Amino acid sequence: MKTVFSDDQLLHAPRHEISDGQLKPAVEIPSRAEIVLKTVKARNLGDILEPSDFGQRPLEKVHDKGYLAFLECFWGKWEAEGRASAEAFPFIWPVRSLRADPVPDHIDGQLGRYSMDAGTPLGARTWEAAKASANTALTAAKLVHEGNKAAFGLCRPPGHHAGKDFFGGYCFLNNAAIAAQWLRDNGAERVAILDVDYHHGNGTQAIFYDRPDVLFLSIHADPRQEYPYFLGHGDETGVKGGTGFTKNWPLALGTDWEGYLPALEEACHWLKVFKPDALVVSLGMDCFENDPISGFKFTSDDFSRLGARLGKTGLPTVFLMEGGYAVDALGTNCVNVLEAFEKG
Ligand code: OKP
Ligand code: ZN
Repeated sequence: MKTVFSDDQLLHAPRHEISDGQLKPAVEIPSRAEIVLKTVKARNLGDILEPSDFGQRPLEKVHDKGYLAFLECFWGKWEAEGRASAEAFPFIWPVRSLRADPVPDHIDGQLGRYSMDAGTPLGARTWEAAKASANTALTAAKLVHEGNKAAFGLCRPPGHHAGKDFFGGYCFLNNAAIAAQWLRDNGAERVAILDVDYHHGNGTQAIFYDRPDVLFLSIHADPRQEYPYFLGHGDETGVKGGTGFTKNWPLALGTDWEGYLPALEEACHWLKVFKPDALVVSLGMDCFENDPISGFKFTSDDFSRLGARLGKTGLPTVFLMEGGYAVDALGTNCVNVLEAFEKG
């Protein structure tokens, strides 16, 4: 399987995140991508390609133009304000009874308008890294469009929490949504997204919530107990024409492979019914038992089991990396999925 990756994705290098009432060392860091790349090489998964530049169009098909302009121009404005910090955090949001329109002129207002949490630092080169990550996803999608059975977009920063007009959960551009939309625009009639990251992919779900052409399936920690807390419940199944084309499997903290498998089988059943032309997998490795911020109990071998099961679907598949924060094991767990997928 070919891997796509660009060094530009390392330019987003946050130092801290706001977590548990403290400024803590960031967990979504460049070494995540570096260890996966190293393991892809060590285990000879296949060629490693640089992404092509797809330009602004595929981003605009998913994201709001004002939001994209905000991401691009943010750091210049931040510096012009004379802010000294190496990264920015939002601290006010247009919640119930406040207005999201008009978009404020002031950067602190814009930060809140275009974000969902205070845990996602925005730095000087975040935009470049996020764009490179999206181009990596698009290039992987193109490889599958061109007839490769599967491809791996080594995306970082991740994407599945990012919405049409907001960043959050370490995500800025929704790589999976951008790739799925590109596949739709390039001949695929139906695309399925299976999100196996430990956290619910709220951004991806919201982007396709009213659409029957992109099926969104997500298996994740129950939002009653876990981030992102405000989406990912079992009764969310889509709206309007998209009714029935979103499915969620919220699982209890402590879930292991045995507890996970029934949900995965159900998700695979829906893939079979939907018959997509392509599958996009939002591939988080944070279900791992030693993940520092998560609560499931996958072993490294369970990631091979996951990959083998996905291989059995027989679908052309675009794997896009999402989360996974046990850096030492991240490469092993990720390549376990990809290798087992190929073995079928
Ligand atoms: C991103 B992805 C814990 C803070 C958790 C957000 C987690 C974002 C996960 N104290 N912060 O889905 O892996
Ligand atoms: Zn996650």
